[in-house]
Amino acid sequence: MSAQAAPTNDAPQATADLTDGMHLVIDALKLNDINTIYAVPGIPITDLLRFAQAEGMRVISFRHEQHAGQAAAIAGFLTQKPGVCLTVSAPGFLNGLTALSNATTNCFPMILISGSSEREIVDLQQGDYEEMDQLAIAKPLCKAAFRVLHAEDVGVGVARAIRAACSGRPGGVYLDLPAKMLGQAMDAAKAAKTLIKVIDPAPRQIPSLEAVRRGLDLLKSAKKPLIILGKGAAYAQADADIRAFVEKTGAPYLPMSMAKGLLPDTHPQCSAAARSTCLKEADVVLLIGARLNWLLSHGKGKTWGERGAQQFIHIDIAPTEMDSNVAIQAPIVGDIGSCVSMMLHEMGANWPAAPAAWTTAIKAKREENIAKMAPRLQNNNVPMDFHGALGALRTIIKEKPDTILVNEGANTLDFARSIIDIYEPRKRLDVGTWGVMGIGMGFAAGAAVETGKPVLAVVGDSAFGFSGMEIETLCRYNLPVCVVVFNNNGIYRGTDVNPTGGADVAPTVFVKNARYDLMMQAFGGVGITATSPDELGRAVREALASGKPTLINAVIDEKAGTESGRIGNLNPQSVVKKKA
Ligand code: OXT
Ligand code: ADP
Ligand code: MG
Repeated sequence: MSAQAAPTNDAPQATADLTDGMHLVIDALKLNDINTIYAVPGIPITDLLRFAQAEGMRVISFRHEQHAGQAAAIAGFLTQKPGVCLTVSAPGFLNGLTALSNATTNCFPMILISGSSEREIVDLQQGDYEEMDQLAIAKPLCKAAFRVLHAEDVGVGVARAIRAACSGRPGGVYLDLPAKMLGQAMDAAKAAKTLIKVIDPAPRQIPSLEAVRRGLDLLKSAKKPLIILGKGAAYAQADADIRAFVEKTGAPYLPMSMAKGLLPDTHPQCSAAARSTCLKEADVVLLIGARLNWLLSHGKGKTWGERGAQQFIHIDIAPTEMDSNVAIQAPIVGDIGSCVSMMLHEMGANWPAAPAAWTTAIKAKREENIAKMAPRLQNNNVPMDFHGALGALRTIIKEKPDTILVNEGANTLDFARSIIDIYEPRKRLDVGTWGVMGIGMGFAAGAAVETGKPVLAVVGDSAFGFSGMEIETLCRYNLPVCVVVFNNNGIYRGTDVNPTGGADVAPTVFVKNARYDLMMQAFGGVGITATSPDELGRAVREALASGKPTLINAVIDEKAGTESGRIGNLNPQSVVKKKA
């Protein structure tokens, strides 16, 4: 489409017969069904955003690029289409990089597009406005990085970015657009012919029959089979086949945190509540879209059974993932949809039930742990502990299972993961592979924009601080997000003291009794403090029913948390004794 009437006085002069780089970017994205841009405006991309909005795209403007980037990243995870984040040059670009890199690490398709300064000046280091060799800096942090120097190449640049983000193992892509190119004029008719509609951006990758049969033979031989579902399985959107496959095996399964809900957590085969028993005792482990990284103790060590006594079947689209940590006896390389449907087919009608001795033992362990936890979830203590507060939220998600739960923090994350059952696929979004704080408001905004579903963001008070200013964004776009800040006065706890007795507080401690709810009121949202699980439950129910942006300051006992939540073991131990 050629340039329309400029929406601002100082926008480039374009006629009906001329177009330019920035319009071609918009046209190329729209041609590929990318209709939302997450961004922070400024030189040289402000008009690009204005024109995008004028051309009917949804432009969600954030307060900081990291959160625009996280919104784009989670849009990619939820939709299988790359989420697009647009930033200004140097500092804006750098702010977007955490999200780009996080997307790549988590295998989410995303494109970070940044305006950049004059190539000639940057390359001679002559000191341009926001000078930086952005392409070079982005390269090691993403799957692919491209620069478009001429308007006639925008179509190719956008097409390559989309294909790189979505195909194979998904990830982040950087697209560098120098300011000069954005204003470059082109004949509109000629320009239209340069655009590319990407055909089949994520081609199916069919596994070999031999690999599938090898995997099934190993699974059939198991006395103690275990399936681990990872967020790759959630991303693949092969929900019905995955469920049918898991049920046909009859094996216990463990969902990794963002795979929760692929089958409802209340499913009789879900064995999250017997996690350590499963990992230690299983003899054959089938990984579906989950890497044997730190979250699975690298497949070895005391979490697992004896080295060599456990055998692995691994389904993944990335062949290089195989044997990354331990030997994989049955690698199945392909896209999860194709792999699982071929496995279902090859299992035939008479697949044997998983051995009863094993499934019965796991069921007993699971029920024991669930029964142990149940009474703690009922408490109405003031101040709240994690179990009481999360018990109230667990009931709400059960009542409203299409709610998307965003979760970050340390204790707030770890307790919520095991307490709040998820019932539908892709309804739990969290800190992922890096355990990164700061995904909260970006993920919440992205999830609300992409799905239109209600979002409940349960975040620690420290975690909230990383993206808290974006509550203004939630209010500005009137997004149906209820943020619950678990306020325990600090990182992990609010009880640390400065051992010197000096005036500074300890590094993990915040202002006591902060009123995060008042921040929300400042932007016209609903802000409430809740001190008991009953109050919290009422406030969240009201927020989800109204759809109004809401922040609930949930007052949690400052003594209730533990150091680093469930991963305190990762802190190095000093040989020097701490001062009392
Ligand atoms: O089987 P066993 O007996 O072992 O028991 C397990 C299950 O079987 C059982 N279970 C159940 N029982 C009963 N019923 C049910 N339904 C049930 N379900 C499970 O419970 C146990 C535990 O189960 P789980 O959780 O599945 O198993 P486990 O062993 O924990 O699993 C291992 C892991 C590794 C898979 C799991 O722990 C995991 O996924 N962990 C992720 C941890 C993580 O990523 N943490 C975030 C990072 S921590 C730290 O880095 C923080 N920082 C630093 C920082 C970061 N991260 N980023 C940036 C940009 N800057 C700095 C900061 C600043 S956290 C943090 C802020 C923290 O403060 P906040 O105020 O925000 O938060 P609070 O702590 O709340 O104050
Ligand atoms: P989790 O953190 O839940 O364990 P990971 O992020 O470690 O999950 O693993 C996800 C894996 O899923 C990655 O290795 C990635 O290559 C793989 N993956 C992503 N999408 C697909 C797909 N469509 N088909 C097959 N594998 C996929
Ligand atoms: Mg805290």
